[in-house]
Amino acid sequence: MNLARDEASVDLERTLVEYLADRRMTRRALLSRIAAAGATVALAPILAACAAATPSGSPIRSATAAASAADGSPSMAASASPTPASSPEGELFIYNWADYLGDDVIPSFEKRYKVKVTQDFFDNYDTMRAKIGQNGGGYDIIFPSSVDVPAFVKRGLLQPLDQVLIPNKTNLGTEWQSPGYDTGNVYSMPYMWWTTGVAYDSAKVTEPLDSWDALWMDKYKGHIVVLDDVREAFAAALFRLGKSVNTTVDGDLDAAYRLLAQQKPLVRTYTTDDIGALSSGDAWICHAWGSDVHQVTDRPTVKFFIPKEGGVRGSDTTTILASAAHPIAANLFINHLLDARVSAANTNKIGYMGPNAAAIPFIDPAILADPSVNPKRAVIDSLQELLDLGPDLDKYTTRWNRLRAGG
Ligand code: N2P
Repeated sequence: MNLARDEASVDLERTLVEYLADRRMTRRALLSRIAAAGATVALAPILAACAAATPSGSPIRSATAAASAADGSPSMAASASPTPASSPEGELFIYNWADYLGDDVIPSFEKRYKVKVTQDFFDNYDTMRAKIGQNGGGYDIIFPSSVDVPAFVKRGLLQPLDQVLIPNKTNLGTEWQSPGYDTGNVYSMPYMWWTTGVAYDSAKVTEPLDSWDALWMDKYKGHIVVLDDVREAFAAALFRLGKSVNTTVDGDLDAAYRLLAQQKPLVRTYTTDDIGALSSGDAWICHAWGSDVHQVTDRPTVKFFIPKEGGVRGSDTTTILASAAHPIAANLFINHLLDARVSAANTNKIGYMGPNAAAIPFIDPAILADPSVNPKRAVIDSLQELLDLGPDLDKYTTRWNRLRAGG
């Protein structure tokens, strides 16, 4: 960790907050304060963008209006009559998975920026997509999977991030600085990444397990829990069949459907609360996100493995809805998530590895060494990612709905 850079970024952040609070501070004054904070090297691309996009001496236009998303133009673009930003709005509404944010992340943000944060939870991406609909459901920040970002952008659901308010972007590891799903991180910042496999309670299941077959073992009828997630459930079946988890071939999907129908009588429940199912003892064998097992602290006999047939990997992002009523607070919250210490504390609590290279020195070494949470590069490379299937997703959902409805 470069402590000098860390302090510089704290200074810089303070400068930005002052800038937001001070309608009279000009671009020139802001840039000279940033230079004094010693952050010019790390911020060179952002400063260059500011210099190119704003008339000399005029205040930088900030993320004050959702309107900027409607025409797809970045929030730093020149504006004929720029609206100086005021201080962060007093509220922020975020919509996230449960158990996916460390305890102190929101309180520390509220204290620092005097913003009241309300967090609601979705239990799978379908619920989230339905709730935000076309008007955002009243939320500012949502946490979509990275593969959903391009489709959300295309639908006009997201607004460009205000890069000036997110200087902690420089903390991202190189591979996350400009990912393929969102070149330049224009609409999204990487949040956490994950693997999906099988967890089991070794106090109840004593034979060695290493395959997706574990979720189909008759002898554990009533003790098997499957993720209530159409893509993940089909992926488990498709791995058993040796097919791609992104297949759109009807024959493959029919075969996967038959496997899932065969599994259904064994299933105690379909849920995305794998933490709850394992903690309560309900699940002896559980389709699970590897990092969630880290939060099953009251049952140390619970283990996780990535099956020999392969597992799923993916990453989630933070994005700001086009309709967000609190865009400044939203950008600052995303910046807060990318702070090295905040990000590390977040990982230390929820067990998910993030994309934050500067956070690594502050992450619990036991997490860094845990192959369920932080598998080796070769393992990660062997995993399959669930890709956006566009309209072909219907092929999965119609079969899933039929399965869940009982037919
Ligand atoms: C958090 C679940 C996150 C799932 N409990 C991976 N997107």
